[in-house]
Amino acid sequence: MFKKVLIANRGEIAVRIIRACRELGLETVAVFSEADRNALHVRYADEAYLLGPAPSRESYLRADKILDIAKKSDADAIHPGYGFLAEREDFAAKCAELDIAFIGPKPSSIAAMGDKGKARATVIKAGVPVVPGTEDVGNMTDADLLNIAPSIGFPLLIKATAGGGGKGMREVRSLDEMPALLQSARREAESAFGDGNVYLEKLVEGARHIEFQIIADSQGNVIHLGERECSIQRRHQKLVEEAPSPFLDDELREKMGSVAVKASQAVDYLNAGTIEFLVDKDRNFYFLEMNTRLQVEHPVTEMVTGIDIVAEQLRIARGRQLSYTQDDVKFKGHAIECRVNAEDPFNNFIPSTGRISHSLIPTGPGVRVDTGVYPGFEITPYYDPMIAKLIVWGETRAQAILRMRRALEEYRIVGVRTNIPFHQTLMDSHRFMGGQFDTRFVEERFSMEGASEADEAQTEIAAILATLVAHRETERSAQIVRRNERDTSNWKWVGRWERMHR
Ligand code: MV4
Repeated sequence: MFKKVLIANRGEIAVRIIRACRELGLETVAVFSEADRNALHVRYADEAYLLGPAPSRESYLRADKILDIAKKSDADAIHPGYGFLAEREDFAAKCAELDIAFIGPKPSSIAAMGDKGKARATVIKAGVPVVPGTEDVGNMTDADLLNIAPSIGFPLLIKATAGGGGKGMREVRSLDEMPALLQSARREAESAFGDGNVYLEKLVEGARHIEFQIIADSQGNVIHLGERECSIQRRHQKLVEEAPSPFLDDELREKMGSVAVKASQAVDYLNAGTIEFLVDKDRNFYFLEMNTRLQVEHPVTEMVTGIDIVAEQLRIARGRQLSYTQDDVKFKGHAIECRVNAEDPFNNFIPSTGRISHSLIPTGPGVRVDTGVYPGFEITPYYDPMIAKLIVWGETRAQAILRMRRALEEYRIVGVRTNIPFHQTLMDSHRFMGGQFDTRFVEERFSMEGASEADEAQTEIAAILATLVAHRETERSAQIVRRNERDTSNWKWVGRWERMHR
């Protein structure tokens, strides 16, 4: 049984994991890059060690250094969070070799689901519905794929075997355009993953993206914690997630949940994972892929089930049985998460960097904020632009939306631009309110037009801050004494300034 956990991550998720460890009485070890010396996860951990320069490949992706630090600090477990090393089969295997508990699935499950073609073949055998497409495993030539394409039918999608997240994906409308698209898909996949292998699927148009949270223990118990609706995204980056999905009823939830459990069992899954589905207009659902890690959006599931998913992960990795049976899992109310990104929604969502000078974080009933930043912290361009997750809970979806609006209004971040105005516009949109959206909604039907770049409250706080800054500068200049000058003149100025502002 491990006692000390190294968190191989940064930002809000590292903080989230440290909190769970602390509640369970586990010691924590943080790792950080040169850009993250002052980061929150470094302050929250019991110990912290420098990895290297800011770029990920020289810091958070350095498996060798992280394992060294684990050994030196006597950490007997590693939580990888999401991204970075979380879905690297070789890293999970290395941990096992060094007798360090990897808080996640077995290397074999990561591998089985990491190859999307292999994953399809595996779940098909388990009776899980997939989108019609190629079913062979292994490298298929262009000739093979061009031969099979007409039987799948157009439009279809070329997808990268090593992919996920839309990289190397191409829409094909006819056989004539397919050779060129195969070539460019392979080229993109080769440069992104070092693997140009691709497979084909029929294109499902106007689908929703709905995923199921599952947890599995080493005694063979597997349960699902319901779904998350993740269709509000832009360029394959999720922006809002909610639970439950406004599109599912109890019957479909139960059906999809049991299929998600079956898909997990097909790869002998352990710990927390997510099964992604596409759900079409007629409520047909298809397995897309499995994410073999804790996800960004796990809090919405925690809010509607009352289950601490990270605590369960730690328990499972310690060999304990799940704290819940499927029948114990009850859903209550509605939760919504807005990802707060340092990017400018009025300028094509370009990343915004700089020091956060001030912030006001919303609190109150039903509001949770998971963040890794604070005033004084500098947002650099090296990592993901997500700086916080704002999660709200309400008795109903309508109440959750009203609460989200209230919380977004309270939220103030000064120093970088954020996508908070995007979220405010979204919460006001009739289609979002009515639950009428699919994965194309943000890119094709949503506009920021009509949203004012700075509302009155923002202008007011800006004015207050400007006054404060001006005051500080006056104070500072009052302290500067020029050479060969007596200091009385400065004091005179301060006195005059103070009288003026009384
Ligand atoms: C699809 C699809 C439609 N039909 N597959 C995008 C990323 C990768 N995880 C799978 N993706 C899709 N696969 C078939 N056969 C549409 C998407 C898709 C999508 C899926 C989930 C969330 C957002 C999306 C945005 C565009 C396309």
